[in-house]
Amino acid sequence: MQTSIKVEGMTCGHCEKAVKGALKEIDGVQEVHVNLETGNVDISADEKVSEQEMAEAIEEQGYDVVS
Ligand SMILES: [Cu+2]
Repeated sequence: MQTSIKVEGMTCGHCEKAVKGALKEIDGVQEVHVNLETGNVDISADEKVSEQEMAEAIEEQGYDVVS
């Protein structure tokens, strides 16, 4: 499954690392690509991983999930 989540508040490489790390800790997440300019986070994951679970992992790092 491929999904894209729009995130607000990521400004630098540290933010990118924090979001990537949090998502990759979820069992079933394979690939995470962060675009700092657009705030888009593209994720490849197993079907069992819910969008909600991924959004929560991002929010726990202190960033806002827009969609
Ligand atoms: Cu940062």
